[in-house]
Amino acid sequence: MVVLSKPTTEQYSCIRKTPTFPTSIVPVVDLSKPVEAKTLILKACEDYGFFKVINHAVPMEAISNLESQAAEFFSLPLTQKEKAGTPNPFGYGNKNIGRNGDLGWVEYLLLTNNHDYNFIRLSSVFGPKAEQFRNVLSDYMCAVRKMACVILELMAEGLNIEQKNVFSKMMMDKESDSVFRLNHYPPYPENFNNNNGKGMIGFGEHTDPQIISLLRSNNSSGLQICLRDRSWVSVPPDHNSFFVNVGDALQVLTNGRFRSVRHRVLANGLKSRLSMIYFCGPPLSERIAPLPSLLLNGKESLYNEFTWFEYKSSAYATRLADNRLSRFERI
Ligand code: GA4
Repeated sequence: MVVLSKPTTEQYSCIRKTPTFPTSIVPVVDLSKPVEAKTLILKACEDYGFFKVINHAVPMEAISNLESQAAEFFSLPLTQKEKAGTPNPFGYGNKNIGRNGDLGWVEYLLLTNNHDYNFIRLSSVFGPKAEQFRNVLSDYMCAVRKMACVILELMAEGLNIEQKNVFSKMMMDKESDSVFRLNHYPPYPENFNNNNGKGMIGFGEHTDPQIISLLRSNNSSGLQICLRDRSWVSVPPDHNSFFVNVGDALQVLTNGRFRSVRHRVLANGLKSRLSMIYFCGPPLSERIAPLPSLLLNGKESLYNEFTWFEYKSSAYATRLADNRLSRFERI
C-alpha cells in the first residue's frame, strides 16, 4: 500500500461546518442518454454551473492506472517530487497556490496537454519509469478529452446553437491551452481536528478560468460549491463519476447564461484526498466573447471581448478568491 506524505503545519484558514448538497439535488447527467442529457446539462449549467456525469465511457482501467501512478508520485520524498520543478507554469507545488500568496493544505502536480513536455519534467522524478507515467497520463487525458467533447457538444445543442462544435472545437484544437492537475490533500494533524467543527481549507474558493473542468477524485469528501444565494454545500464524493464545473470562459461565451461555479475543497482530517482535474482551455489566440446567436432580440453583450491569452494573463495576476471576470464586464 502506498502511504501518502504529509506537509508540515503552518497557518491555514479554517471554515465552519457546511451542509451537504442533498444527493437527490446534485444534477446527475447520464451520458448514455444524450436526449435527456442535453436538457439536464442546460439546466444544471444555468442553476449551478455544476453537475455530475455517469456512464461517462472513461475506462475504469485508465482511471485506476493514473490514480496509482499519482499516489506513487505523492508518496515520494519531498526532494524527489521537487525535481519536477516549480509549477510556473508546470511542475510540483506544495501549499503555495498560484503566484500571489494563496496557501492551501494541498500538494499538486500541474501538467500540460503536451506529453513531451510532461515527459521531460517527469523523467527527472521517475527516471526510466517516466515512460509508464506518460502513457498512463496520455490514455487518461485522451479519454477525458473525448468525454469533454461530448459534453460541450450537448451544451451547444441544448442552447440551440447551430454549430454543434462551437465550444468543443476550442479544446480539440491542437493549440488548445488545456491544463491537467493532480491534487493530493493529506490528512491534517490531529490538533486541527477538534477545531469546533471547523474544517481546514485544502484549496481556497475560486472559479476556474477555462471553458469547463472535469474532476474526478477518490472516495473522500471535501469538494464544496457555492450556490446562487452564496451559501456553500458539500458535494457527496463519488469515485465512479466525474464532476463538471462551468468556467469563466464559458460564462462569457454564453453571455452569463451559464454560471462559472465558485468552489473550494476542505481538507479531510482523517483521509487523503486525491483528485485529477482536466481544465479545457481554448488556444491562446482564441477570441472569447458572447456567441452572436445568444445575442438575438436586442440582447446586449455583458462582456468586452478578449483573447484567451489576455484573460489567462490577467487571471494569473489575481488572488484565488478574486472575481476575475469583473475587469471584463461591460458597464
Ligand atoms: C484555478 C484553475 C486551475 O487549477 C489553475 C489554477 C491556477 C494555479 O493554480 O496556478 C490559479 C487559479 C487556477 C486561478 C487564479 C490564479 C491561477 C491560481 C491563481 C491564484 C491551474 C488555473 O488555470 O487557474
